[in-house]
Amino acid sequence: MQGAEFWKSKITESLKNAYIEKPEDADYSHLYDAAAETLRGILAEKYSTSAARHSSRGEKRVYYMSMEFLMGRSLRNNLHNLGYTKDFEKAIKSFGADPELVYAQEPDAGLGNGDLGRLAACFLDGLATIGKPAMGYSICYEYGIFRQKLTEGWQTEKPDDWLPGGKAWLAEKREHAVEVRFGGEIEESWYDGFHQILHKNYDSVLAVPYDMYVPGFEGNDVSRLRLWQAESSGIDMELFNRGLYAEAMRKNSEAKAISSILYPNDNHPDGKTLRLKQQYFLVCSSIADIVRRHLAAYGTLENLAEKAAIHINDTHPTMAIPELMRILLDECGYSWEKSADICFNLFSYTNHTVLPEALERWDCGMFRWLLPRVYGIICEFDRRLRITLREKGFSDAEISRMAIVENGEIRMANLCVFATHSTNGVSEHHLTVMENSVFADLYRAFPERFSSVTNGIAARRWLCAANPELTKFVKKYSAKDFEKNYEKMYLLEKHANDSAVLEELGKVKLKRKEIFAKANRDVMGNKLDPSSLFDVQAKRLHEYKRQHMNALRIISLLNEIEANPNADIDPKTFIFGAKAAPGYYVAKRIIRLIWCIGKELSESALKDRLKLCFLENYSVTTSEMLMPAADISEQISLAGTEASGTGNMKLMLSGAVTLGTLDGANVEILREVGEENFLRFGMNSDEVDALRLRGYDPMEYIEKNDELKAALDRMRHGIAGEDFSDLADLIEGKDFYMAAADFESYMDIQRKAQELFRDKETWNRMALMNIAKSPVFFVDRTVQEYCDRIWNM
Ligand code: 26W
Repeated sequence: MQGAEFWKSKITESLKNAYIEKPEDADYSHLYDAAAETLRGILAEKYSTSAARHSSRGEKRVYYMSMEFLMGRSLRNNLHNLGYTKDFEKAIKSFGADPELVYAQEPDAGLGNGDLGRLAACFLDGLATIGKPAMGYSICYEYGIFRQKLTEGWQTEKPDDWLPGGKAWLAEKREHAVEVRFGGEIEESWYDGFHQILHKNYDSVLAVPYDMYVPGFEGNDVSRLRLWQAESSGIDMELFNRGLYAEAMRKNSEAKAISSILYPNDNHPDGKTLRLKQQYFLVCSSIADIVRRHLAAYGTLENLAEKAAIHINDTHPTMAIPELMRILLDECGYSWEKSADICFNLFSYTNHTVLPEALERWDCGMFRWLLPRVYGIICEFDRRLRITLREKGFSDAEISRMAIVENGEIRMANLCVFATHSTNGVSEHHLTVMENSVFADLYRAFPERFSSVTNGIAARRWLCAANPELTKFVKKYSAKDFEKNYEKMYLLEKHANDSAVLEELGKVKLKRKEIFAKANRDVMGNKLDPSSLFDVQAKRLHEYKRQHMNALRIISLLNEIEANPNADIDPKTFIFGAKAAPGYYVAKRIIRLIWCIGKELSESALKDRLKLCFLENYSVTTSEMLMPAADISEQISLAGTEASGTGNMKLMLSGAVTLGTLDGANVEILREVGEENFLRFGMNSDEVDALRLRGYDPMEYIEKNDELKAALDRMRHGIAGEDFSDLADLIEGKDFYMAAADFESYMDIQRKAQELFRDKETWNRMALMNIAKSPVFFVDRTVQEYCDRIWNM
């Protein structure tokens, strides 16, 4: 059976089995369940065919380890990649139902904080599309990234209980469960010439895998994401028999706690024991799984690095290295040199942040208590690194800066650089920043290990599934098969001077703005105006991303119009989406500030000219709605702070023009589109460094700029009745991310943007050029580079 009939019969059958009901009587959540179940079955089958094909050819496989995979929804995307969308929607309509409402049933799999997790998710799509065998490993958090609730602009966090709707995509594989051990003591002895390690008095936890399948475009290959859930390894009968029931139960719930919740911090480690347990839980179970698979295929670990590549997504899964060392040394009896050599060739690492406070360090005392054997192995790596560095002629001071274990702490990034063959940045600019700042010493010691691969996005999700209107346009003016041969999108460029085509593109954008406006309202519930300029800043809230600088700019516009109602300011809609880490107070204050500005705008006489919309609970799904509607993409981090960004790429692909600094991947976006299609402002990272060196005083800038001074004064006197002196103090005091220094240039470029937006043809041409030049930022290119240069596949 084929086409819509196939879907009709599958959904009918599934509803009959699960709920004894007919499709016509089923509610939307049941229709969603039936659709997901059907698709999961198809994917499981496709996965096993594709895995068998790769194995029979003895192909090398990549294992991508990450504490985060921000998958979002699956139904629409999977249907799209498999080419089933039309038939599926036809079947749903034949039941008298609306496919959009079926899609809307699905919760986001929000197993990540932001870009790092979303990148991992895009990688699985890209790897399956280019036909490389890939497995992701992560944790099956019971609660993903919190749901953000805004009450009068104050963020509160609600638990994200995603599994009831999300488990439809998960296949339990209990037969591959693994025991993970914590605590206890290590006893060493020599027996028969062999070094014996005995681990005693440990606590054990069971890791049970749940698999999620991710199809590539056209569905021939499927990646697998294996998510581990923690269970207690059974009631402790010894405690139970002694009548210590509460103690027996406590161990049970301590085990489950490991996979209960995603840490909501982004760029800020909190050093808690539970987080360390989560990390070890992930790597111990995943390494055991990889070893089991490899032994089943080859019967030895000698050739592990030839047949597998393991990638460490930021330092969070670094313990995978000492964990595999433990197996090679203690269980296989290999020498240190041989084991370390296997690890060196097998592992590679990507760094995703250069903020010094975000680099992971663990307290030795806690670490040793929780993971005694892994700790011992890390100390041996440290000892050998010091010897290597001494041989290379580094001084004691330099060695202590580069050491792995120092000042009672373990530095995970240093272990990665030393123990793996490849340390990567996520954009060209990021690599330069790494080499000049946090990794400067290690770069001098091991320059050949450093490289960068610029991030990418799954265009199938962010263009084809999310924006059918633009997809149709791209197909019409570039090539029908651009999804497979994405370079063909460059063909769009030849229409850059065709007024009719540009006008058509303008209409597509307007349509998407209308759709967005219909679904969203401003801060006070008023309708948005699709003809106004949609100015979008959507990303995690962090001072380095400078949402507060954007806020200062809007306050300035408010001041300007109040002083002169005829001021030259066109209608604008400021759209923000951002979650703050729950413990990050300043970030929460900035959200409140933005919300208060929106309130003040909506209550003033300007409410038809300037509107502010703060999207609650910004997520993969809300961003799929938002990106297609954007005119301007605000990428305004202080140069040298944003490693890459991928939101900038999604917005570019959607025809938004980047207004940004020379930071992260913006640098490459600018190179692709050219100065005339990019709104550049601000200091570059050399200027930032020079200014810091000279001694930065924000007051020097504030005193010279009346607009900025007035905006700060207004914060002190109250926005919508609330005093924001606390935030004004931060800007006038340290202004760590130099908003004051870049403010003037930011205002200038905003004025230029308004002028360009007035001329519709010019603007549409800029949009077209951004779309046409976006293919280099597709994840297929990114993963291909990883395969060629890093994983040697
Ligand atoms: C342990 C606390 C913690 C949690 C998350 C520290 C650091 C992180 C991440 C590495 C932060 C992150 O998501 N970085 C982002 O990674 C993206 C993907 O490469 C880049 O596009 C972003 O620029 C970078 O901020």
